Amino acid sequence: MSYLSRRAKEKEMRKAGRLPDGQSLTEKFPVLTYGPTPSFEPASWDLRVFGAVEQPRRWTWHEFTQLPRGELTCDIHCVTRWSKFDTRWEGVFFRDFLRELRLTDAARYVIAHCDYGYTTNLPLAAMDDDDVMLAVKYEGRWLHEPDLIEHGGPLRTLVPKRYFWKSAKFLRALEFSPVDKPGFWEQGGYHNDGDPFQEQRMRRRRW
Ligand SMILES: Nc1nc2c(c(=O)[nH]1)N[C@H]1C(S)=C(S)[C@@H](COP(=O)(O)O)O[C@H]1N2
Ligand SMILES: [Mo]
Repeated sequence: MSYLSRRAKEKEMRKAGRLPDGQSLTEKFPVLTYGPTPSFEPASWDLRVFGAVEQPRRWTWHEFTQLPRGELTCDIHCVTRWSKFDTRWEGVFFRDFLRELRLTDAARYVIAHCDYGYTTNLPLAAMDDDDVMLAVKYEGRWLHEPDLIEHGGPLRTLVPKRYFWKSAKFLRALEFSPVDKPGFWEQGGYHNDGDPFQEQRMRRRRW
């Protein structure tokens, strides 16, 4: 895409209210991972759910792929100031996934746990939204394919209303917690909520 058409598209998105302040449009798909990309072993991979649930649960890869999936087209906004529009994903909608579980009344926060220890946190109320997904495919192809795996294969969360660091790649467990547990970047000084349209980038300092 030429410079001029990128700028034209950017202007159009700004006018449409889809480009948050401080962001610019990219046609590329930058990879941002702290640390290495884990390898995917379908035979030993699992997704666990624990914490404020009646019963901890575990899905093998085969079992997870049997869950009903849907499609979602959304915009993504990275705190490093790029936004990408109309990205197309396929996966299990979080609201459908919640129906597989029995949460206890104590569940208030969802902590995503990833391979190699990356974590990120959101209120259950933010995750319980119609555009939140556990994604397994991007633009029609499995995230665990070799050229896509860096984007979170085989499974990542997608939370389009928050900066992209809240979309956990290489997801291995979801913890339902009565208390908030700031994740990797949140402990590192990023904002706890991360709404791109309010430019909630860094935690405000108190001094
Ligand atoms: N497991 C894991 N998930 C992660 C990260 C990470 O380092 N590890 N980085 C986050 C950040 S800061 C961003 S911007 C997005 C980047 O996703 P992408 O590499 O598909 O663009 O993933 C988020 N999820
Ligand atoms: Mo990021």
